[in-house]
Amino acid sequence: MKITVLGCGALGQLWLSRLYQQGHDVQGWLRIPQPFCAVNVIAPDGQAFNRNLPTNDPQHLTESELLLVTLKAWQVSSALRQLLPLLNKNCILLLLHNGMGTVDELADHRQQILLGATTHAARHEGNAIIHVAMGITHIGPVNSRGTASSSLADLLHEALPDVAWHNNILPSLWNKLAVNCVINPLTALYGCPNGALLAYGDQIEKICAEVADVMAIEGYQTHKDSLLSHVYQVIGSTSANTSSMLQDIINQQHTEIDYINGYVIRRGRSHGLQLPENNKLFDMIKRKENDYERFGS
Ligand code: KPL
Repeated sequence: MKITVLGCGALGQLWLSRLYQQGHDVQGWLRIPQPFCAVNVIAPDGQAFNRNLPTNDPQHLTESELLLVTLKAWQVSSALRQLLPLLNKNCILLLLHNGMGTVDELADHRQQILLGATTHAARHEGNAIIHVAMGITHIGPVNSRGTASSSLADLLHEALPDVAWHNNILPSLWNKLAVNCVINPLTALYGCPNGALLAYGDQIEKICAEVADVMAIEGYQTHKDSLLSHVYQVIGSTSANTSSMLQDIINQQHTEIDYINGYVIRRGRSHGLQLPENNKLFDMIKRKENDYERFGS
């Protein structure tokens, strides 16, 4: 399959390496074009993939059957605004990022959009990407246009298992959103690995209760206790992780808070729901971002 991967960070490089090894015709797409993308990934079993892969060939982009978007949520709409007119109408877009709300920001498009959430863990270490732990990627369509089907999940599964297809992806995305609403801001504020959040049970319960209220009013079958047990299961299975939001704060980068707690707050507000706990976390993370964006420290 002809594929362009937009964003060559940890997740982008992971997919590029696996799709290339599977024989797909892949290129990376960088916002600041460079002659090639140096893909350097260490697999969980220690095997290294180290190769320069092609980038930013407009012809390859136009002929791509899949555009895999691995940017941060806040980068997606502005990057896609420039690329959408160059894609052919049969190209499938697959957005893999934390949080929700990016699709609402996209201008008119002819392509089919799939959303996904992944539990693969990968992080930068020097010039390499360490694929810390295998995981599962859930994907599915958000509009009925196009022909993408579970066969795409099968193809991706061959490259980087596991991949699961969902005709309705939204419940999975909301469950992941609940996890991110808890783990990401709390670890960023307390400066701790995911596992240390076990000490903040009261706060975790309040956040889950608010997310469950919004989910219920949006028509999803859920209960605070099932979200809670899912959140605790992820805290346990990722206990040594530095969350992506804590990494962003440490590196003084823009976080995905607008698409995580911010998205839940906006959905809640549209139904007249106030979410004090999520609002508090949102404001605290924004204050941190503003401090370093304003003072550069
Ligand atoms: O998605 C994550 C993130 O860090 O963004 C979790 C699941 C919280 C794992 O760290």
